[in-house]
Amino acid sequence: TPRVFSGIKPSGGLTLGNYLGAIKRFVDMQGGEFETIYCVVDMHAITVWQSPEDLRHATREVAAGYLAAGIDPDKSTLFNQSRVSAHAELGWLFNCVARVGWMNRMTQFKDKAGKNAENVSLGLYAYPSLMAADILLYHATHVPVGEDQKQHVELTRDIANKFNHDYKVDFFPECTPVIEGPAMRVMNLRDGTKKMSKSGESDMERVNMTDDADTIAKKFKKAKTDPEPLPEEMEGLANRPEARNLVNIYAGLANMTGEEVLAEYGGQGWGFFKPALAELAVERLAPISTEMARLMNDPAEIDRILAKGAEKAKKIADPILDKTFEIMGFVR
Ligand code: AQP
Repeated sequence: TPRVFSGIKPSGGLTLGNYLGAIKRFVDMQGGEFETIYCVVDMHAITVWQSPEDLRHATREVAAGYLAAGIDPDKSTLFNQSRVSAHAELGWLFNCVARVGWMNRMTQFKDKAGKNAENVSLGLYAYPSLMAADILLYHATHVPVGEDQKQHVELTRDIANKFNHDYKVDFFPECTPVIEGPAMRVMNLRDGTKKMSKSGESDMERVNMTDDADTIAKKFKKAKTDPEPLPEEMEGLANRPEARNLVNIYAGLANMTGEEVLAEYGGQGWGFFKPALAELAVERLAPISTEMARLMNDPAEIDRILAKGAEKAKKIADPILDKTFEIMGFVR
């Protein structure tokens, strides 16, 4: 069976972007033609500073988000990355396969490092190489991600190809990013040209999966828009990033296309559309946040689920790591 691998960093609270771009789709892929492996990629989180309390809390919260949204630990392998040491080991091997020039082209690094590139962690720079290890350690072929991660999955393919070529083997498979649906790049509610992020400055620019109904309604009400009503066709949104974002969010939450949303709401003003959007978001997110809160009351249970998942993950990962060492000539 073809394998799916994907992960989320515990670098803050989960956002609507993480939900629509990742978690919701992870749930949809579960129990079908794929074997599904989902990870809380805690070692990626520390590429920027996390206090120990924050890391512990966010790790459990991401796990709770997965579980509350419908990831079933009996159907999927669900664990946190640091528990399976093969990720770090293969990550190092891939640091020696990947080229500095490849990393220099990563747009996420440029965005995150900004003008401060001399003073960010070396880990932030090498992040895509660890991500390649996360995926290839399971010989995963399908990687559901949001639009922002496309370049990293393509780099994973380059690392696999170079490894296979250098060692004259056909060991690591080709993987493809799976980026499908209307909400693969959910934007900041105050600036439609920026991605909605966990770590964005203002809480008003994102919807958190744990926000209550009033907060969600308030955030959509205050979301930036323009004075025009909704157009009848998607082309009408071409130069209206904030408007397009809200239509795409509605489409993602309702399992509709943007066109279908406009067929229903075209011609309406924001005073009509925003409350409808808020209501839909609350309807979809409230049961998840209630369940997340319940799970977070019992952290020991979350830890137990993650530990059990890690044992399952190791059964796949360890033989693949051993084989990689053997191919490379390590005496073990
Ligand atoms: N705004 C988004 N729209 C669609 N998908 C998104 N994802 C993140 N933001 C959006 C997808 O969620 C998955 C997990 O992302 P991640 O936590 O590993 O890293 P990220 O993309 O860097 O997420 P953030 O929220 O922006 O975190 P910070 O602020 O800490 O860097 C990925 O599949 C991602 O595409």
